[in-house]
Amino acid sequence: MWKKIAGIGTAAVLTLGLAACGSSNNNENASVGDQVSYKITGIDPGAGIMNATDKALKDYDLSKWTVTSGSSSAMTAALKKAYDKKDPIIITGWTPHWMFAKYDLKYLKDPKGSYGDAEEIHTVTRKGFKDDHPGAHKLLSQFSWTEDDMGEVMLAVQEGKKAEEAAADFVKKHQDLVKKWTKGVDKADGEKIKLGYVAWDSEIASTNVIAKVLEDLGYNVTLSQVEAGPMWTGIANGSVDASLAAWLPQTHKTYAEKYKGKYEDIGTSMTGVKIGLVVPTYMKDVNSIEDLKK
Ligand code: PBE
Repeated sequence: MWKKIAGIGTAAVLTLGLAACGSSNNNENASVGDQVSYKITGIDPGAGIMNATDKALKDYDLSKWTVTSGSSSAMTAALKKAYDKKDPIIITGWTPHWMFAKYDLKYLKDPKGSYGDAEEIHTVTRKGFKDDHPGAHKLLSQFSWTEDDMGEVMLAVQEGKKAEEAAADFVKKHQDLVKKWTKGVDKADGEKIKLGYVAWDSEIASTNVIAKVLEDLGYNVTLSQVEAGPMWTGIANGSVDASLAAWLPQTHKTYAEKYKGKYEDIGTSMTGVKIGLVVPTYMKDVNSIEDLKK
């Protein structure tokens, strides 16, 4: 932000920067830690990415750093605020996410592999779901789509559409996909299905799309928005039928291990997904998590 102010002395600019940014130091010569007050902007505490970030801080020996917790929407609001002013910020980020379409962002390299590698989004159900709802089970197990597909729904929601509407638009436009997902699936007669999800932008998109497809088949669908922990607990104790929000093998490893044998993993809806630390590309000197030590 201060780069744009022409003809003003460095000292004056620094003072302005400090005044405008509270405790954070906007001096580009300061270490990245000083610039962001050794803070990484996180999301909801139960998210796997929060766990992974705690691990990263240990793996990279970043004892001065902390991760703030909040929500996905608070994180994207903080990102927008910083981005508009070209202020430094480090967030916990993931792909697919609309933020990569809206802003110029980059993942920090993770040579120690704290954030895992080939990550996928899985569909999980409670035990017994297949016997109780064979049609819905078949549909859920046949559900898979691409980052671009999901991006369409996510962007529409981000631009102000209601999630149900964005999902309905998608379903209308992509009947080819819907045909694939519903192949061999019989119509239902008001059978009740409860889908659990967390308010992550990616999962708001997938859950609403599948809810719409289920409803069009004649199911009576309830969406239950919860935190990640309760979502997994719900699947394990049978109070939730299914979830499209299981990120494996790394992101939700703790939950998957805790509830081993108490849920069914019935399909992969997307491969090549990713989690990590993300910064705006204007933070030129920060390219690897290792650079946070400097
Ligand atoms: N996420 C989005 C979730 C999974 C989906 C990466 C924020 C998590 O960290 O658990």
